[in-house]
Amino acid sequence: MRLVLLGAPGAGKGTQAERIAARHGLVHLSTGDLLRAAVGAGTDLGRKAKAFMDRGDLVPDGLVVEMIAERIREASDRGFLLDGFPRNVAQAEALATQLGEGGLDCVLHLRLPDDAVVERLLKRGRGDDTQEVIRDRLGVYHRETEPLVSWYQDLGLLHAVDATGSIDDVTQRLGAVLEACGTVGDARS
Ligand code: B4P
Repeated sequence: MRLVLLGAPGAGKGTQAERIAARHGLVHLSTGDLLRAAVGAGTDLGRKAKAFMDRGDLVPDGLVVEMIAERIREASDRGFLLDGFPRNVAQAEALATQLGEGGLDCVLHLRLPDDAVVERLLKRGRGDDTQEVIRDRLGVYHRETEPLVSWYQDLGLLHAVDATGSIDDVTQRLGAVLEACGTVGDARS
């Protein structure tokens, strides 16, 4: 299976991605985790990315695409779950170019109202989870990432999933949607 998990910051992408990847034996590729690791290790990429992340802006497309492309290639045979990528149309185009037609089985869109996003992120309290940065990240999400909902809808790949309620509730809803995606993936391979 080749999946994309789409949703606002704090919608639960990382949380659910870990569960889905473990259950289906997929490689979990989180651009947020990879970027934070690069910042932590003080690599050239990390130094370039840090200021963008601290402000809640997207890291420039060229850096992110270069970082993820090789990992997607390596994970292609086993199947993968992309968490936090693509985050705008330019990244979606880069992904489509890399994978070619029929490259994705399913795009899962975790839907959560903005006030619930703010509540969850303030509770999490990561470095970029302050009121001001959260507001900026939500603005970036609505402006840059949300257009991907209709982009993937037009391709017939989008499945909306209600992300309110408990972590287990959301996992259960995702599981139901994934059964349909799994069938497609098996038929193709
Ligand atoms: P990400 O790491 O992708 O982080 P996120 O969107 O904030 O979080 P996520 O949706 O994964 O939420 P989580 O499960 O943790 O991005 C961070 C930054 O990296 C971006 O701002 C950007 O600068 C940069 N970046 C990443 N990818 C990029 C790209 N492709 N291009 C450019 N820049 C990029 O859940 C949040 C909290 O809610 C957790 O504490 C969790 O425990 C809790 N939670 C989850 N589900 C819950 C539930 N059902 N009920 C209650 N709490 C819940």
